Amino acid sequence: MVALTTMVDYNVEQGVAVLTLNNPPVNALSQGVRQGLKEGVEKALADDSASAILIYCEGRTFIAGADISEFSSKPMGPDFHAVLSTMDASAKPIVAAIHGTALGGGLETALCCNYRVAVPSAKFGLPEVNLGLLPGAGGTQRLPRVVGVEKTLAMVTTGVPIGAAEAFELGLVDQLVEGDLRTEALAFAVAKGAQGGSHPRVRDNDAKLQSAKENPEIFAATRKMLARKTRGFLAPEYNIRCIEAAVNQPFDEGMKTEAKLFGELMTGPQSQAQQYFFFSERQAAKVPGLDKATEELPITKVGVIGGGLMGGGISMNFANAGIPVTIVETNQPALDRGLGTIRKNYENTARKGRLTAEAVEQRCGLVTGTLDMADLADCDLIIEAVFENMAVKKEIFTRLDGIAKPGAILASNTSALDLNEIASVTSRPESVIGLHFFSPANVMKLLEVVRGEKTSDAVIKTGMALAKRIKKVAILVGVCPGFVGNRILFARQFEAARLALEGAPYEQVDKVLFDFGFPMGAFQMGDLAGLDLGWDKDNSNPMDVKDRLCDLGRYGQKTGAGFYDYDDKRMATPSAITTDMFAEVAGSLGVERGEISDEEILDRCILPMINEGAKILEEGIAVRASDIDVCYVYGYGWPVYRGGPMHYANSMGLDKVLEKLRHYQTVSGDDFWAPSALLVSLVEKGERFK
Ligand code: 3H9
Repeated sequence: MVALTTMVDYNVEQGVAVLTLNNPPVNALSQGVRQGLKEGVEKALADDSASAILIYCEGRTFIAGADISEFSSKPMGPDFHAVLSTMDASAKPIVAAIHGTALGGGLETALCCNYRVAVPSAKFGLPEVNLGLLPGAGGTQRLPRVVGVEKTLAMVTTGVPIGAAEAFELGLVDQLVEGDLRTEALAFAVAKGAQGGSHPRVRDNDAKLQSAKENPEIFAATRKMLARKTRGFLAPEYNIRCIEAAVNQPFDEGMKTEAKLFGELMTGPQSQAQQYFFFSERQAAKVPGLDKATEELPITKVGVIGGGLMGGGISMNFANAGIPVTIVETNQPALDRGLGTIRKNYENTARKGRLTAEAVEQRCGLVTGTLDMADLADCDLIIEAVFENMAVKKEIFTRLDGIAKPGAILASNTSALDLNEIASVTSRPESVIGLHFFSPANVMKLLEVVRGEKTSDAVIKTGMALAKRIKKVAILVGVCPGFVGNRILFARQFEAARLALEGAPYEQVDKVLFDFGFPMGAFQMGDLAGLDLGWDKDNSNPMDVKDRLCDLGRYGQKTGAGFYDYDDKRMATPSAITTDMFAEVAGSLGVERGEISDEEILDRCILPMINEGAKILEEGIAVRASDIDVCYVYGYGWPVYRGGPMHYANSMGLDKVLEKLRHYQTVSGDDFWAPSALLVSLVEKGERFK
């Protein structure tokens, strides 16, 4: 065995040069891998004792792509294209032995091999689009030549991988192996080495491009299908253009088109934001300061108090992960309604073909109901998901304290209330944590894990790990009104309302936010959430347009009217009632009105979010700036191609952010705009949010 680099070994076995890659955790194509691969192929070509080459990866996966962490630094040779050219030109057959995930540059490497052998659990994909990129090493030119244009379009525009069985059917995999991958792939390579003659090269085979040549509408159809989902993103369109090039240009020309478009994406702000976000999401799971020896608590049975929209959605997450859940309701009709809604949700998913009838029954079977809180005595985790009322929550936690077994985690789904106050009514505040799910809780990926003053490390560690188990992305936050997500949102919603009072049509405010990339604007969001959320009928404020709409029974989408009017398909039309109301309230408050530019609207909606984010960091409520970004992308629809509010601030330049905040503070005379001390100090030091 010869170590070509620290990441690639060379060894000849049974007449096959075996290149063994070992670059944990995912065998990314770091410099040492590229160099080892290139040298290995060259060595094998010159080695008379080898008649074939096998690429095999140690660890949990085949190559999962280029090393994304290298993208931001100066490239070091050899260039990945040079590696692949060496492979492509090889006179000796090259076989890829694939397990785990062959993704991005990993699949591109496999496509430059003459043959691919895989285990049935392997996955194959080109997920570059999720990084704001396209496969830049021939993936867009080679994959359609193997799996066809339609399949490639689906794979590159969604980034979703395919399984080994499908890959085998499509011709991407030559042989599936049930036994030991290395042994069987080696035998396959021995046979190919002995076979002699020429070996298939993907670039030479145009047969599967033919149907798209005769049916160019496939590209227009793909664009149309993706238009809504990919609004604002550059990469999906660029990927499509490359596949068009594969069909319409000779291979080498297509490669040039791919290289040009890849370069444009790679140097653009969208990809930089999405690469940043890739690492931010993974970073969020790491909790600094937790003792490594802290053990996670076992969670095998969960209780949920409240079977409404929120409680039901939360319960589904556990059933989906195979964890039994018991829902507590106060009366039988409410319990039946809650369980019925869960079943209906699963059946709807099954109707769309995304769940089998068997799985529906299995998951529904994991959710049981009770009217007696005492039935939660054997639960490892109990989540309270009732409406936002401190007195009610305290009463529930007092009762839970007497019911739950020692060591059970007591969680509140509160979105804004003081977790420490809730914990204070129990004899075990160390077991109390916040698990703030976002609605609809069975769909939204974000989970705010709220650390109370006394929450133990074991409970925090368990909360973060549990998030992963139920396929959520968690950020750890401290206690303050609204935690991270809603606290920042309050600031934006406050300013959006003020803009409307000052004369900006409220639909203009919404359009500016929509055009920025949010799925909806501030007022549309209010209508969706329900304007009566937190509204107190007896203390309705006549100087608050939202309260006045509630006085009229306009609670939002659910009542067919809120800020907007809604038809039966929930299509929104601006309402003169709302417009007049803003004018009237402005008149009563003596607010001067006039036209407001889109640019000012955007500034006044986004800057308060950044400033609030900075205050949150300053107070230690969020662990790191990137957690705030993860929160905003997954919880509030911030467009990922803009990275999140803190990344956006960094890319604007913090000095510019500060200058604008000070400008609005001066013209409004309102301390709402006072910049956070952290922001001021970062600007003074010439630093960015880290
Ligand atoms: C590309 O290939 C461009 C080409 O077209 C070439 C053009 C010239 N690089 O996700 P996990 C780290 S673009 C560097 O928690 P899992 C990750 O940060 C690339 N690091 O594990 C984490 O580190 P840490 C196309 C990477 O089991 C650790 O590995 N490929 C990379 O849940 C574990 O990751 C992709 O986009 C990477 N490529 O999922 C694939 N990948 O432990 C991206 C992972 O310090 N990767 N890391 O936090 C994935 O989708 C998942 O990581 C994977 C494993 C499915 C592989």
